[in-house]
Amino acid sequence: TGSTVFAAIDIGASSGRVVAGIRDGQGFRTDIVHRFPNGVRQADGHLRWNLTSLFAEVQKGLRALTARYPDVISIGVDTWAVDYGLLDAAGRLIAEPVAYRDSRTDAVIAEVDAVLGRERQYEISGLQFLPFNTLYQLAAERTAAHWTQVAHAVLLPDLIAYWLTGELRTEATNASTTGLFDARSRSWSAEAFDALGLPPDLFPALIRPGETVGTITDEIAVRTGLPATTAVVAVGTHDTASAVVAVPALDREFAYVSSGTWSLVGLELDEPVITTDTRAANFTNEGGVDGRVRFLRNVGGLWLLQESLRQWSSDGAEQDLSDLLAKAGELPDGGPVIDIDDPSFIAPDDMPARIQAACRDSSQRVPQTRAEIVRCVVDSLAVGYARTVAEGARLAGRTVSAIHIVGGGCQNVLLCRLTADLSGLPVLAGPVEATALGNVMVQARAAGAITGDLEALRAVERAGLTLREYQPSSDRSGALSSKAR
Ligand code: ADP
Ligand code: LRH
Repeated sequence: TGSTVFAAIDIGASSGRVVAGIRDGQGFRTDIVHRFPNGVRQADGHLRWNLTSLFAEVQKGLRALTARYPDVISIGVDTWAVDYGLLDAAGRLIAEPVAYRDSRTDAVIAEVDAVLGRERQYEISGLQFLPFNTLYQLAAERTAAHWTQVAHAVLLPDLIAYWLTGELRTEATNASTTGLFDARSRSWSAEAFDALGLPPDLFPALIRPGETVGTITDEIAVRTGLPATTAVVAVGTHDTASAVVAVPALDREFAYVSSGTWSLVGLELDEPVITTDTRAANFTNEGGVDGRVRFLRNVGGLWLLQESLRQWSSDGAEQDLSDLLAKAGELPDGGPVIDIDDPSFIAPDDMPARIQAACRDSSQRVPQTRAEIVRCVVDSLAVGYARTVAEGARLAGRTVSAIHIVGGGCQNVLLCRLTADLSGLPVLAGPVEATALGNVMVQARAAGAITGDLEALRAVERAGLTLREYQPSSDRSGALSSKAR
């Protein structure tokens, strides 16, 4: 049929999937062959991910993929950023990785900032301050008893690639989220490693998107049915880097929101913007595919809804998100708006109560029903999106003519509509599976199935997509604009 198939392993904080990415005459198509839940859980005194069980799901997914598509060209892996697994000298995982939502860094942030000041950190890495940036996590970890066994720190997508191939690498877009990476030279910062007393070779050698990590091991070939020659190709292994590759923009005057557990809101630039103003606004300069810069802010995300739903389901009755969103949409404008970025929302548990407390503490009406709480979160997210796009454009000196929302949250009609109204800009929603698509497109280019820069890739992608468009309505921008400033 003239189509070519690539495998994307895309694991977000709330769910993972193994996806067949198909390049055909139209553009790119995705077929999700396996989906599995993900989340953090308490184990041995910390919030952790279960990488071992995630990897079992990955293998199950690859088996399902080969059953449907026997001729897979290559595999790419992406996950959320900042977290890592520690390996001993024999390459064994010392413990299941601690999750970024664990509170262990609280005790070391001041200590790290004393040896490498916040200003200097930002000057080097261009990264927004987040309490879970990898350098803080490593500072918390290096006093643990197991630290003497550590031979390598391996970022999570690289860990999966290691288990698939036996090859250890660190992919550069994700390295850019560690706080140990120089945003301008796009390589490790010796100064940062030095200041923290970390061995300079703690992370495996760097690899860039499009380069080959290695071929799968014989064991993986047998377990999955994939040909033994199947390669794992480095993609934008930071999920947000892959999502931005697949923002289906027709020109470069766009802002994006990668809307999932987090909302990553910003612009794509050619060079980092590292100034006093961008630091004060907590804008990050993460590394993108092809050396582009993801100039963005982490705006709190659908995590608040995920956790609220989890809480409400614990009384036995499963909560339906679509139903709650529909009810929330019928409520009048002008309800309470919380600071979605408040660090008090990072940890799991009791989310509805924390949202209510935030409204109470800011002297606003306290939402009572589930629909009111959902509406408060969605209003607050939309305010955060509109404000952050405006701020990013101002800081980078760029014009924005449309906002693209991609990822799971682009299905949230209320969120998309409110974002258009509050920003006064058209919102283009889709694709839902942008991250997997970006992963696939970089593999497809490495294999020669498509050529050109990101604009060329996006043009091909866009040809095969139908986007939903939301035009701003002036009524609402009047009603809520004070909150978006
Ligand atoms: P992550 O990659 O961080 O795990 P996703 O991009 O998969 O996140 O997005 C998950 C979110 O998408 C959910 O928390 C939910 O709020 C939203 N979502 C999923 N399906 C729908 C839907 N049908 N309507 C509205 N929102 C949805
Ligand atoms: C989104 C994401 C985001 C990071 C966070 C830890 O999944 O990768 O870009 O800041 O998770």
